[in-house]
Order: sequence, then C-alpha cells, then structure tokens
Amino acid sequence: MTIIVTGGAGFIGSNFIFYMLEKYPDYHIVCLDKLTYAGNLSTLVPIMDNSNFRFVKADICDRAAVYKLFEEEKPDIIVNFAAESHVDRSIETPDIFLKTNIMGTAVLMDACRKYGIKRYHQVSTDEVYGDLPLDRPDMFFTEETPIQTSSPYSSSKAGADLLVLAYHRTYGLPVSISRCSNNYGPYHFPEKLIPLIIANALNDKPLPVYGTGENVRDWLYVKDHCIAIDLIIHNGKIGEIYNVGGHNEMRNIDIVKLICKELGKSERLITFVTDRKGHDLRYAIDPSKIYNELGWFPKTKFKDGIKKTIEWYLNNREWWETIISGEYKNYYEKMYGNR
Ligand code: NAD
Ligand code: TDX
Repeated sequence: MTIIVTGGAGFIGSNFIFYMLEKYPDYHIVCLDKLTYAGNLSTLVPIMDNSNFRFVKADICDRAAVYKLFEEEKPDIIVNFAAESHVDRSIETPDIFLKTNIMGTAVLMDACRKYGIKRYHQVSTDEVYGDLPLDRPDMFFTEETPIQTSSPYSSSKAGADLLVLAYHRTYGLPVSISRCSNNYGPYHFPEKLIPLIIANALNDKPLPVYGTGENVRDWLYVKDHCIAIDLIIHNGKIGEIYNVGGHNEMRNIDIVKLICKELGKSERLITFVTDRKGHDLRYAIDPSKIYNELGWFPKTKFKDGIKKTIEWYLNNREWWETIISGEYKNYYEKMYGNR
C-alpha cells in the first residue's frame, strides 16, 4: 500500500505520518510538502532514514511535479492535509488560500483521475459550517448542516470540499471528506491559540485573547484525529463526509487560564486584544455518524491531552523557539504589535 500524504511537514500531517508508519510497518508513505512557513522538515528528521518513508518537496499546485510523483509512486491513497490553515493570515492575504486550498486540491484530484487511485481523502474542517450561537448548547454541526463560511480560510476549504464532491459525482472519483474540529498536540505551529499561549507564558509575555475570550471551540487531541482518518481511508464509505469532533467545548479564556495554572504563571499575563474580524462564536461537532459507522470516538480526555501537550512543549523548546525567533517574529509584530 502506497499513501501520498500532502502537507505532512505540518502539524496534523506529521502526526499522521508518525502514526501510520508505526501502525503499518509494511506501508510506503510519501510526504509531499512545499515547506511553507508552516512546514518544518526538522519535525520529520526522526523518520528520514526509514526505508518506508520518502519526502518530496513540491507544491500541490505544481501540476508537473504532482504528476511526476504519481507516475513514480503509483499511489493507492492520497490524504490531502496541504493547506494554508491560519484564519488570521487568510484575513490579511486571501489569495494564497484560494490558490493552495482550492486550486491545489483540483491538481491533486486531476492526478488521481489521470493515474487512477483507490481513494482520495480530503482533510477538511468544521469551519465550513460557519458558527453556532453561544446561547444554544443544544445545537451541533452534523454532516447535513449547510455550508455557511465566515473567513477567506473557511471559504477556501468549503470551495475545496464542493470540488471534491463534484469530482466524485462528475468523474466517479473515489473520494471521502473528514471535517474536524480544533486539534491540539505536539508540533502545533505557535501561531495557533494553544501553542502560542504556552510559548508566551513560558517566556512571560502577554497572552493575547481576542475580544472577550468567550468564543467556544471543540478541542480534539491530534492523535484522535489521525485515528479517525485511518479508519475513514480504510473503511469509510466512498463519496461520504464524516464529522470528527472531541465532545469537548471550551471557551478560549478558560483554555488560557488553564494553561496559566498548569505552568504556574500569573493570569495577569492575560491581555484582551481587538477581536478577529468575522470571529466565529462557537464550533461544536456531532460525531455520531463516524461513531455509528466506524466505531470512532475521541479517546484522549482534554485534561490528559493538554498535560501531554504542555509537557511536549517543555521538552521540545528548541523546536518552537527556532520558529518564534525566525521569520515568524515579523508576523507576530505585525499581528499583535498594535492590537
Ligand atoms: P499546518 O499549517 O500546520 O500545515 C500545513 C502543511 O501544508 C505545511 O507543512 C505546509 O508546508 C504545507 N503546505 C502548504 N501549502 C502547500 C502547498 N501549496 N503545497 C504543498 N504543501 C503545502 O496545518 P494543520 O493544522 O496541520 O492542518 C492540516 C489540514 O487539516 C489543513 O487542511 C487544515 O485545513 C485541516 N484542519 C486543521 C485543523 C486544526 O485544528 N489545525 C482542524 C481541522 C482541519
Ligand atoms: O492569539 C490568539 N488569541 C485568541 O484569542 C489566537 C491565535 C487565537 N485566539 C482565538 C481565536 C479562536 O476563537 O482562539 C480560538 C482558536 O484560534 P486558532 O488557534 O487560530 O484556531 P481557529 O481559528 O479556531 O481555527 C483552527 O481550527 C479549525 C485551525 O487553525 C484551522 O486550521 C481549523 O480548520
């Protein structure tokens, strides 16, 4: 079995590759990644010598490079993680989100049509459903919830999802889609809430909370997401969408306070800053379908997952300090300098 994992040098993709190499010692895993600011080859160093693993630096929008790789590897399955993934960046520069997230998806699927594959799996997000009101805890996103996006990021992911479904209907491409809630865990890029707060707290820097901090996210430990994708690519129905969520809704402010507590840092570091434009209020997934069809449920409780995550950031300071001392410094100054 040969699987091409795109975006495997990023947060979830790298965790997925580690999980798959360990679980399936006879699989050949090929990582295709452009190594944007979010891709980190140092993450993959421990597996670079594994004979079942190959890394290829390429852009999913580069048709010639993608076709060449398909010709060489003759993959059975494609799992597409490659994307521009940060909402705040999409508000500043939407173009690259449209290019990578929509056009890149089309190029990958064209390659699938040309060379033939068993399955194309699109890693999508609950953000395609827009948001839910804060005062309706009875409401959840199901696979039938209409698409209603808020940001250029979520619109680009929704556009890609529609294209994936269209390739299935029009060309009969064997596809599946997973729409997951917020992930957290090792190798999470420190521009996202949890790793940013951990890194800032460890450096006694202000902890920026957008608006009032009452927005709610449904947090899932990244390994549980990897397990869900593994189940879907092996047993999920072709042409179907699966919601993946943690049953774990938390307000941003409570997450930030919890991290302060775990690290023994003062809550006085918390700084309320200007809200994100179009900020989604609440995400909450109903994962009944994947539970009923594939037996998946989130195994890691948030209280354990967040401890493991904090421990990882404490033990891997070099990984994230290299990031925050490099080019990312300019981004941070631009986004938070006058906020
Ligand atoms: P990430 O930003 O950490 O990693 C993205 C990876 O894609 C990087 O390695 C980057 O170099 C690569 N990449 C970007 N553009 C590329 C291109 N044009 N060609 C090839 N590679 C390219 O993202 P992540 O958080 O790991 O998210 C992975 C996927 O999961 C994304 O599709 C995202 O939309 C989706 N998702 C993320 C979350 C979350 O909480 N992080 C939740 C649901 C869904
Ligand atoms: O400094 C911050 N302060 C803050 O209050 C940052 C970076 C974020 N926030 C808030 C905004 C959100 O309400 O925290 C919440 C989480 O923010 P992000 O970590 O940026 O994640 P989110 O916008 O929810 O999107 C994430 O989940 C869905 C991923 O980045 C997406 O790729 C995924 O699709």
